[in-house]
Amino acid sequence: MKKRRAGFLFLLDPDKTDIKHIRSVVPQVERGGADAILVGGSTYDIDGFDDYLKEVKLNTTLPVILFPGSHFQISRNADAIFFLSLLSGRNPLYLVGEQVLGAPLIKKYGIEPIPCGYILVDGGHLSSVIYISNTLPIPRDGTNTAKFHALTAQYFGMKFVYLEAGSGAEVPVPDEMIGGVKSYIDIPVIVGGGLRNASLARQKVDAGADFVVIGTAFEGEAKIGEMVGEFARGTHK
Ligand code: 1GP
Repeated sequence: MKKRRAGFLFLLDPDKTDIKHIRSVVPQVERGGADAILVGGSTYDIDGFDDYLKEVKLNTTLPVILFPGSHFQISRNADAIFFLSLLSGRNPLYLVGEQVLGAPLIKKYGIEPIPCGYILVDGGHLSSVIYISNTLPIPRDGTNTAKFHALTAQYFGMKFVYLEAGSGAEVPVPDEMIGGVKSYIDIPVIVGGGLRNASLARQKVDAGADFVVIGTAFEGEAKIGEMVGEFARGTHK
């Protein structure tokens, strides 16, 4: 990562990409230049989650990191897990409750927890994460609010801050907010939600993102490898 401007994390949502496509999608994502594969989402359908992760691991040498919507999305077949706390909300279930349910499983499976302050920002639509977490996002002009939440994540000892506009967001996290947060804290900033093309991803890196997460833009794409390459070049240079 030291040689690169920013990291590019590819998000696989089991609700959107069927297990039978992993064998074709994941190697293309790796060849295209993604830095890691995240697996997760707001799915209720957790049947087969372990098998899904197994198939991803079989088809890549990249780190496979869980991006869980709940403690049901923990698998022994992953390398690591974003140990998220939804700091922008005031719902204790997603601040600490799900984490207590998940912690013993993470220990038992020996996967690496990556503590991460998860901060929801208004992405212009009712995202799954807003609906499921039953929390309000930070308004788009709430840069100071975002900064103070991010600093709180740092003071809690978290390793990353994730500014999330929600999957399929109409508008991504504003540049001003990314820049404000980045210059206010000392831990890396991940930005995701609504980055539908490579130039938008690059713009967020220019604004201060250390990592970008992209999922929806690749769904159903036949030439996914080429498209991933475009995003990787925009993010890494
Ligand atoms: C969602 O930030 C991620 O949690 C990715 O969002 O699907 O809009 O790329 P997209």
